[in-house]
Amino acid sequence: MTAEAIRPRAGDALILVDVQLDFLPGGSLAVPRGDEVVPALNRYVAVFRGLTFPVVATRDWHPPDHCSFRAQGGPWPPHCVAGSDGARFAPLLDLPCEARIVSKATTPDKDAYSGFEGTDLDDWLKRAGVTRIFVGGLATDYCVLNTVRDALRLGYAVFLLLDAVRAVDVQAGDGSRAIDEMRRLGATAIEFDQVFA
Ligand code: VGL
Ligand code: ZN
Repeated sequence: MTAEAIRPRAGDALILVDVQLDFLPGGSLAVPRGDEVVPALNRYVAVFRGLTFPVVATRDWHPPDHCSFRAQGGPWPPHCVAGSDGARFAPLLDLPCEARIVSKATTPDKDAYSGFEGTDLDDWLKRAGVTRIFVGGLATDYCVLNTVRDALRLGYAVFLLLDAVRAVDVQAGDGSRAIDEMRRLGATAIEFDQVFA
């Protein structure tokens, strides 16, 4: 795909997945080099904001007794508890004040790696006339992967922001396998300089 064909146009939205303190170095579920997505995403935010195109930020927003936490038999340490410091967006993320915030996995008994799962994200995007989404954030092998899978299934064209995602890599290679899968399913992987040179 040419840079011209990728460059944002009416009907495009930027989706920032779970850029929250608990997923950054020092957080309770730190993604290795997770902090590097912040300046990378800020470049895309500047473009979308300049064009007044929609920006959506998803966030993990769990109750203290969430089923994904080890105390409840889940796989993860406690993270992104609603209202806690760890659940805050990265302070250096240039989140536009008009950005749409989508909270997910907000009840004790359900987890949701996808920003579409149990939220109004699909409705909101469709009402806004969005047909293509640019997706970056954390983590490549969990919430980015599942958000992209759902988006493709729901009919969106998806651009995966390769320079603005990082993986948990519980098993070595999880992140690159997730990227392979997203491409195989139809996502177009892009980097900022390739599109906005
Ligand atoms: C995530 C693990 C647990 C993510 C959320 O945002 O990728 N990963 N909860
Ligand atoms: Zn979570």
